[in-house]
Amino acid sequence: TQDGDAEALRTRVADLLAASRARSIALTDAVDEADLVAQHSPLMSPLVWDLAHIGSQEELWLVRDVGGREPLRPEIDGLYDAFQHSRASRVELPLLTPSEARTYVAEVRDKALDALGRSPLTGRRLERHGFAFGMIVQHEQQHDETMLATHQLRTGAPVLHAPAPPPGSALPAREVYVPAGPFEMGTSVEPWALDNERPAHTVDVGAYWIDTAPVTNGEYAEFVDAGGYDDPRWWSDAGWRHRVDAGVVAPQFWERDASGAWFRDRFGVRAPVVADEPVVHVCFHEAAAYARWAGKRLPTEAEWEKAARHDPATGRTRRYPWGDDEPTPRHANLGQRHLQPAPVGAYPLGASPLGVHQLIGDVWEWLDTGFHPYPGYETFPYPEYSEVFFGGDYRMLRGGSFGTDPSALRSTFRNWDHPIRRQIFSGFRCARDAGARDAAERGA
Ligand code: AVJ
Ligand code: FE
Repeated sequence: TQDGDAEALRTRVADLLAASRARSIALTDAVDEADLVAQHSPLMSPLVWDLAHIGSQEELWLVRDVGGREPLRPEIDGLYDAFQHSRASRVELPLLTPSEARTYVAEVRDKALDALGRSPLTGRRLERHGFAFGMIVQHEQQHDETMLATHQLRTGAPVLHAPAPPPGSALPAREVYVPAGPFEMGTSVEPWALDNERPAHTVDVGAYWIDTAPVTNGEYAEFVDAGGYDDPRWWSDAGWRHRVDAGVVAPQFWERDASGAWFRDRFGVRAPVVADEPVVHVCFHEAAAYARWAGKRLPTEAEWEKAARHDPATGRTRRYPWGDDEPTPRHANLGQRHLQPAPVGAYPLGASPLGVHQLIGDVWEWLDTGFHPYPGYETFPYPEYSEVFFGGDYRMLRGGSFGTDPSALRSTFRNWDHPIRRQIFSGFRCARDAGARDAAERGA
């Protein structure tokens, strides 16, 4: 029945709201007052800003818009408007203190749950209302991942802890051939897909090869040790300029010890760089330079999504590489269950039909595509989520990382960032063009 459906949806939404809040609290309760209000990097907001911003968006969308309630704290709207203040400047603002922020987000949540209880969630208003709750869940989880990246930048004793991911395993091949042909990209049916993932549309993709796994630390270290950062041949003009100006010489957080071995700091723990884990904290320019050095290139966004979703046996587009079922801990390294990417081959159950592994989770994958709307795109519900970023200086990232919650990720989910950014959990895999011989040998 419609009432039963609405009730089930309400319960599901309430559970997801509670889970995202538990994560936000775990990320902020673990650090002391001074650390919460500190600027750990000009690239990031103080943690206390993210926390109150989460509440502020929830107040705007759920309490005022969906709930039709009076504003709780209209005077602070501007402080938490991401468009009014750069991340670097937020530490100077008269922000709510940590305890005020905690009280504020709890009060907002009470009223949002009240709105959820009263919202029909069915009928004419279902789309906008149901979606607003989904968007708020995803928004909080996105900021939780951003807070996790801030944790990686803070100094001092470690405050986050998690078990190690599952062990790796050998893959039968390092790359696979994807024959030319159309596939359906994007979605018109995922209920919580954001506007930029819509609508589903057919894309014709030429034949290509794609790596079965993300590029590992061991592979990336070969590029560094071979002088890859000293040779402009591998870098685009913009990439080389950035490499020189910013003094980039290795992935962020890498350091050599006295013997020359690579170490890194991860959430306050110093440890050797492990060869078979996906490389993380590289910018787009570093990823593209590695790919050129390796005789390859980065995939396009369409190539990534075809590798992740196209089932060559049926021609159908799947929801996930492994099929249509939601991710579980056995499929992919998501949800901050581990504080690092898992080694290559750790998720055989998560592989695509062609044998491409770890497309979902572990590290966001840089792609050689800018942020543009799909054909038929319609802004929904706010232009500030996607529309204002179209055509900017961005490259796409796909697949989510170990810090991405499954409730904020789909195989259609599109992330973007500036090509110089690497404080995010970003890695990559390579692709290359297929020649006429590849097709002939396969009778395609
Ligand atoms: C889509 C992940 C790039 O975190 O900056 C959060 C999402 N938008 N608040 C971001 C977002 C507004 C956004 N990304
Ligand atoms: Fe936000």
